[in-house]
Amino acid sequence: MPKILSKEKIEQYHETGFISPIDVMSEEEAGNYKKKLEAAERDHPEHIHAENRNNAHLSFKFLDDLAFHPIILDVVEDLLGPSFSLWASVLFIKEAKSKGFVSWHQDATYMGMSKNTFLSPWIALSPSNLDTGCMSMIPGSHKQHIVDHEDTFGADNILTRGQRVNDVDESKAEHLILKPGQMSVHHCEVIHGSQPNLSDTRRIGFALQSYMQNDVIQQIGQNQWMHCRGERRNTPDHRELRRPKFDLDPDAMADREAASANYADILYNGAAQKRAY
Ligand SMILES: O=C(O)CCC(=O)C(=O)O
Repeated sequence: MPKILSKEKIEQYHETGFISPIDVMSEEEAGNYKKKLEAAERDHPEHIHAENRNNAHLSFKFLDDLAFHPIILDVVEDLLGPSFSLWASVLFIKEAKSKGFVSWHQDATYMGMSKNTFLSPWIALSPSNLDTGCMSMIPGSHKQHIVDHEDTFGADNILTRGQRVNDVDESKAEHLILKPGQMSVHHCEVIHGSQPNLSDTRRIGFALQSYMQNDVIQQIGQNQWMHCRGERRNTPDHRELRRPKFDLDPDAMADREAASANYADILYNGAAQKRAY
């Protein structure tokens, strides 16, 4: 029996490769998370800035709380089953009136996992719409599995390599309009992207990238995960990432450093260039 999602929503996820919108919290609660994020950016800029937004859930308790939010985990459980862990997180922030965009891509392309069955919730902490540069998805594109990507390293492209799937039929795109406190969930092989933020406000999304079942194994780099629910992984030699007990908890910070270095090694494996994020 699913905990949150209806049978129709679960079928929709398998059919289209995503579900949106899903209510996680009130706009007011999301506003409180946004305030905490902006306080962290102001007070600890060395730990959270434009080129250091990966795995911040290992540094800041409020982001750990989001990664373990019961509604988010219940939705993940409805789609993946009872046992899963979290690989990494990325804060996707587009400043007001900025050129940053995300080219059409499939998340799993450079993650080097043994199975592409995993998924990512993306939680809006500010309005995400056509003006602010919301995510757009090509329904059903996950069914073709991984297609060719061209690494562009485009200056305004927010993705590590600026990787891009060419010849996407954009007329098929569905735009995921989210209010603060809502989330979308997408499959690791669905083709998606987003446009620049044309508005006067920041667009802030927190992507939990990705929750994975225990039989998904890292093939490049080290196996590193944070246990979330159900049975613990028994992947040989894997490192279990520790949750922060408070902001800047040194144990979790050490794990963040290792996890982010590993993450960069994996995502840039074989790339012609390496950027600072
Ligand atoms: O935040 C965005 O605009 C894109 C995020 C994305 O590509 C992802 O979460 O996989």
